[in-house]
Amino acid sequence: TPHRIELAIGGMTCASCVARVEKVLRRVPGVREASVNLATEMAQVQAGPEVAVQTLIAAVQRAGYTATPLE
Ligand code: 9UX
Repeated sequence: TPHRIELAIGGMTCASCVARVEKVLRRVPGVREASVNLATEMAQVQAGPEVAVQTLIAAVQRAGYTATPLE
């Protein structure tokens, strides 16, 4: 698992959505930082090597948004 993970986030329409997605990502154990860009609909996550990408995706989906990993 890479330490820097990019996810395409779907379903965000306002700045509060950005804050919500950042919060759920930052609460995943092992995540050091998460930054979400509303214009590009992208999340950049810095995490420890023990963090599975699928765990990040599941956290975003539980919050009501979609997440797709990028290459
Ligand atoms: Mo803004 Mo996002 O009113 O789920 S928080 S649309």
